[in-house]
Amino acid sequence: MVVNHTWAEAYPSQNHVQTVENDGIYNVKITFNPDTKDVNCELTLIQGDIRGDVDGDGEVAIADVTVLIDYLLSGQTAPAVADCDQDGEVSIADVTCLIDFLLSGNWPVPEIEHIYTVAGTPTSLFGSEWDATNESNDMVKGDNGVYIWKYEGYVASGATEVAFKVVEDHNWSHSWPANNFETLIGTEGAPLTVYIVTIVFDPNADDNNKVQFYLQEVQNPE
Ligand SMILES: [Ca+2]
Ligand SMILES: [Ca+2]
Repeated sequence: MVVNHTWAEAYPSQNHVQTVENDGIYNVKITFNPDTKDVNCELTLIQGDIRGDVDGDGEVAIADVTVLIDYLLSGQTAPAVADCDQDGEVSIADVTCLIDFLLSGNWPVPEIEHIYTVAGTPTSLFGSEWDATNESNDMVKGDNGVYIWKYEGYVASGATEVAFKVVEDHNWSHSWPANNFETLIGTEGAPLTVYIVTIVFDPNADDNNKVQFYLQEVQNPE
């Protein structure tokens, strides 16, 4: 606190230093008493970045449930930290989520739905070569959480070399198996044959067993 814009008279004699405990947006109120020369600084957390700390007091507690419900009832815009389940909006589901957190000590992990796509070669089988973005090769999720890609009526003669990977979210940053899955359809010198080609992907299996390849011969014109 400087008097008359000159450092000749300033209070307190040592710089006032105050540290905030949590990240967030604060109201800062500095007061000076000219009689006692007392300098005082008050910091009030308006909005922190602690998930679930709806009242902004720096901790997640049952009081935050009450404040969250007040926000929902009043229709006032709640702070972003009130979006406890992190689905982008503040709703009654966040009250449930917040109570779950208070009871269990853990935030529920949101289910992230991925897209799995088969990308490989040859084009006769996959419609494109190593194209992670080919939506027509997106796998279909079954009830058991296992993904399936199927080509019914694949016609081949002799031995056809097949190589592929299963790609997550149309992006090569995650793909299985670690090395290309390589196999042959048919054998050298085999006649024209029709196949059902099935690729199965189990995201919950260990990395070596995530991808399975099944080949079924449906018709042999001989
Ligand atoms: Ca709180
Ligand atoms: Ca929410």
